Amino acid sequence: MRWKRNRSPRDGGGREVQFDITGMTCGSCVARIEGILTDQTGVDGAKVDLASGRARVTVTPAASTEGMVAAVTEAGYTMSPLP
Ligand code: 9UX
Repeated sequence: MRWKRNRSPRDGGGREVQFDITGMTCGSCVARIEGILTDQTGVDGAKVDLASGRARVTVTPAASTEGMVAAVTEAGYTMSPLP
């Protein structure tokens, strides 16, 4: 789990969005993707699970799903939003 420097779970109220990610093969991929997601505008925090290939991202209304997907795709993974 990675949080933006000035945000924490105690801030509360964030909506959570989930993604399916393929292309991760090691623990460093997890840290890398959590960092990419957390750096996005409007993203408070991100937790990526290697085994399930899932990401749970805590967002504010300023976050862009398309932007998150573009950033992770740029890094060489495939990511799609889950309903
Ligand atoms: Mo590990 Mo992931 O050596 O892109 S960082 S495979």
